[in-house]
Amino acid sequence: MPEYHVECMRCGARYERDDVVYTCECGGLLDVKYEYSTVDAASITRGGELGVWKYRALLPFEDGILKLKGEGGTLAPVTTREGNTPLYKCERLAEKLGMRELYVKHEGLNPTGSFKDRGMTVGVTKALELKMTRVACASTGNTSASLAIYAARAGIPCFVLLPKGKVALGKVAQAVMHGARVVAIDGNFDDALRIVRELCEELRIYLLNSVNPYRLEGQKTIAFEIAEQLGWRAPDRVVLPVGNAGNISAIYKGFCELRELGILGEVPKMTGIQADGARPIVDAIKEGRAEITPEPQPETIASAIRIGNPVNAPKALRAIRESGGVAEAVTDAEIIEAQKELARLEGIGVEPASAASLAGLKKLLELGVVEKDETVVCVTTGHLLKDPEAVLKACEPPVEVEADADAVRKLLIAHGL
Ligand code: AN7
Repeated sequence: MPEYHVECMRCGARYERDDVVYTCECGGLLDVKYEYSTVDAASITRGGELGVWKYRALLPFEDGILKLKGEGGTLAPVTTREGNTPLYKCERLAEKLGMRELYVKHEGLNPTGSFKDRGMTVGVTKALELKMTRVACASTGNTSASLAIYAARAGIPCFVLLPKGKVALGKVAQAVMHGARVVAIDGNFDDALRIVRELCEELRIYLLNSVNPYRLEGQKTIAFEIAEQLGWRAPDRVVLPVGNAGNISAIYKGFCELRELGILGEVPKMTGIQADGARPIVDAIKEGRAEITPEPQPETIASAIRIGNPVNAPKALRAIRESGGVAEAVTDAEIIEAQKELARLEGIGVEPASAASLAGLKKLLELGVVEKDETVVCVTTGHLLKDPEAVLKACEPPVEVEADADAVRKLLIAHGL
């Protein structure tokens, strides 16, 4: 396990491993930094089953502390076998878009149905290491579902704050079933995050939103798996939805670390997609600004990314700019169309926010910003079943008919079968 410390990306201040700290005293975001000469790079590329803990040589736990198979430490990771998600080669979709090589990394096939599990297995394990006895988050849904499940496995209480009436049904169902204390506030996600940050400091509850740098360490394993599934090759571009902007920052960091270790020569162009009604990162990129202007009233059908003031904006802007990527916004109609294409051309069922990645790719191809011969990976972040209500609004309802073969036959013929 590597030597590491936590460092402010703005002022460079360093924090100790046992500090419970989420942002720097100067207000800057924190990065986990490794002493790369102490990293066992061979263990990263060695074969074996994929998944977050395969890459523990690049996870923030001291040598000898983890109690995994064959390791004799004191801390058993809180895990539900997260990661190891498929990287689908999408030939029908590629053909339709005139592309050479298009892949979808389907993070909706994580244990709780979203990529958040990668962050939570590391984050909740870190909570136990830091001797924190309670965890909390604000959420547009998936973070709360994931945290609820990892807290249940860890046997510690979990508090979640949700924007009332704006969280997809499947996500609320998970949070309440797995025993989280769920509070719905009369406000949006950004309000919920502001409140939970304040209360976590005051009540010494461990905060597991993506402002917590350890959570992003788990999420960066998406990059490791993409590279490994491509045969230790970097795609030209990774396209993904952006909400609170943690995931794009995490995946970029993962690719940078592989380059640092000499495993990859290049990092992909990080390409962030937001919904038109919640696009502060897109605007900052397009206008070349160093800071975002928060959107006070974010709105989109993609409720997961209905976020107006992304806390990780500085990291996301850095990821997009340093990698030569871009940001683009898509409408709700474009999101639904892309959701159907993934579902019907490739058999990949995703929630609306995830479809924003494909919708954005299509737009960037049309604009000529993305070249058709690029190797592109779209990350689909959450499963279709998370948001059944959005599906029922987007699709024709089942046709109802009496239980009679003739009646059904007529109907099928009318449908051209
Ligand atoms: C399916 O659950 O913010 O840019 O509170 O659920 O890292 O925030 C969810 C975010 C994309 C955006 N796709 O990721 C939450 C929450 C899905 C998501 C995002 C989310 P970030």
